[in-house]
Amino acid sequence: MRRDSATPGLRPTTTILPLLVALVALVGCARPGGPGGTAGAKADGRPRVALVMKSLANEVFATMADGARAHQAGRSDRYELIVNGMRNETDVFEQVTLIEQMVARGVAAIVIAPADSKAVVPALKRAADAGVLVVNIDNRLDPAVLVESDLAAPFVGPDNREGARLAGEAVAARLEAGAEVAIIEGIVTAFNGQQRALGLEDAAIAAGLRIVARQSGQWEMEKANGIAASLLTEHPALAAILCANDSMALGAAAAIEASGRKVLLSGFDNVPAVAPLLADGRLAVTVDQHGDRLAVAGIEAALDILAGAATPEDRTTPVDLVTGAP
Ligand code: ALL
Repeated sequence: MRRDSATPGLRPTTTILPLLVALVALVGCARPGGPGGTAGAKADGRPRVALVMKSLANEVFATMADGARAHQAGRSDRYELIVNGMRNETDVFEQVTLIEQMVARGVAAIVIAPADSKAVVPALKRAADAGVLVVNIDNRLDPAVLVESDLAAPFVGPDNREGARLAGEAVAARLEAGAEVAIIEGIVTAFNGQQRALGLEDAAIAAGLRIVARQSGQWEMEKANGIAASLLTEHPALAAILCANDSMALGAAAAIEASGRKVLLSGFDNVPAVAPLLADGRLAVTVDQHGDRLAVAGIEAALDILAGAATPEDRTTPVDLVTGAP
């Protein structure tokens, strides 16, 4: 297990010191969520765990970060925590850099919500080869790529297809068979994005709805806003827009409001920002994946495995339907 700081072998101290200062500064900049961790390796045997998430601009990941920090604060004798996130949803390279920085900081485990199910695997494999335990949360890494790369990473997270199916079903229950619906999906190379799109489709097909469009809003509010505006123009009979996350539902909600039409809307995440939309019915339904508990479940899995108290295996976390005013 590698627990020391990076750059072993560089000497003398006059050379290493400026490098370490630069490294700590760099890692600090990469933590837009604020000071979540403690720099420097500890000799007291507590494992250092890195939580590596996606965009901290998305409240889901802010919730995850809060849950993880609260967990660690109550168990500071057990482990150290470093919290990281990206600046936007699509910059996979930034996440790869974060993984490399965490290895350099000598973490014992990386608990990661991957921005892409394939692209980050080589960096995680390098981390594992350096002795770092990898626990995959939220968005499952591609099983075939894991096998090809000979990387073992237990998955801790929800059944996204099932969660999305529940949301789609709740919307469908308010529509007649044959009604037109559109799906705004997440990043298409993210496994959970694919699963949510499938779950929404499952529900629409089962209810006999007509899926007139399926487009990627790349998890982002602004992109979904533009897509929803075009969909509303192109499909005068559109009855519902089903979104794979709440950021995109917020964007679509603004487009629906601007159109003055009554179109049902679903999301996924139950972020605090959708509460007023649920309260007045602009959002028919969302799905709570309990980001705070999800992050903690991943961290606990990592701590158990590190302590030899568990073998690496998948753990399913809950999803709950949250229904808005009719
Ligand atoms: C998924 C998360 C959230 C989030 C989306 C965009 O992995 O589960 O649904 O909204 O990524 O970052």
